[in-house]
Amino acid sequence: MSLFSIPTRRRQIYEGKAKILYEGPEPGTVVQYFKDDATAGNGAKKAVIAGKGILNNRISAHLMTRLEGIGVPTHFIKSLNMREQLIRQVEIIPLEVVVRNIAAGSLCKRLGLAEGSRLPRPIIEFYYKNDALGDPMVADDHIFTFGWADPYELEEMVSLAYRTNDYLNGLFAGVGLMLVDFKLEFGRIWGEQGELYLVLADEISPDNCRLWDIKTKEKMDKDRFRQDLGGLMEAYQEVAVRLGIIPREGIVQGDSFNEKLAASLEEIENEMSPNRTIRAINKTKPIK
Ligand code: AIR
Ligand code: ASP
Repeated sequence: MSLFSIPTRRRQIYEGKAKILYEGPEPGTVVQYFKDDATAGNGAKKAVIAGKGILNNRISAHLMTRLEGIGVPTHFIKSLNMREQLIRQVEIIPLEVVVRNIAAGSLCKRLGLAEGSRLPRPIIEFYYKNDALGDPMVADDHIFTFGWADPYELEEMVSLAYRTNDYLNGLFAGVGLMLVDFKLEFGRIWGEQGELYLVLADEISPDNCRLWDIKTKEKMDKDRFRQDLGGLMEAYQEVAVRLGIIPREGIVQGDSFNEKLAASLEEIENEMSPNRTIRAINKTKPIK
């Protein structure tokens, strides 16, 4: 055997705008790799922001583990290294489920609302995941007619989205951040008896949440990139520091990036994941 044998390359399953998925070590598992790429306007605007993937990997691992702790099932199993996490293999439902607490972004544009006004109650919207079409907003009828999800699944996604919103609102408020809105994706897992489970998938990070500082209203999320405000890494890092998952000194200082410190951060593991029984989706007649 050669001393210089090349490590066996993992098979790539999929490459998205911000992440790559590789075949996992065991059947039913996948390795999710977080890139440093940032895009906006469905890929129209692009940049590489050194270290972003590391922060998103860590923030998503932490938030999914906390959600699992209150009974919201997720795809997250454990962090593998600073850019990769082990997740359950799911079949992604081609919908973006957006929850809004405060008017911002496309809601303001569409309805002429002032950014920053609190909505009388949270709003849930669905978008069809399709970059070529610009992720168009869709209604329940489109979802059922085109078979993207059935009424049982939709009801479960809505219920999980509300629970996630309530929990994350409290979690972020506790560290001085306002959860303005966020986007979730869900995946299907089939059990041994053919029963269906829905779990939170993709990622939950400042790439897909709007987070504002409660006192200053400063934007601490991807709008810094979308609106050319600068300071994206400083903002993401501040979110991670406040959540208590990276040390105060941080991993980026100006343009330099402390790879050694990032590599030494302790692992995040979802203790629930290996032995939990996730709830099969409700097969009683949905309310709608
Ligand atoms: N989002 C939607 N598509 C991709 C992402 N990341 C997220 C945004 C924002 C929320 O969904 O990050 O938190 C609503 O986005 P918008 O553009 O519809 O206002
Ligand atoms: N639609 C996403 C965003 O604006 C990503 C992208 O457009 O490339 O955040």
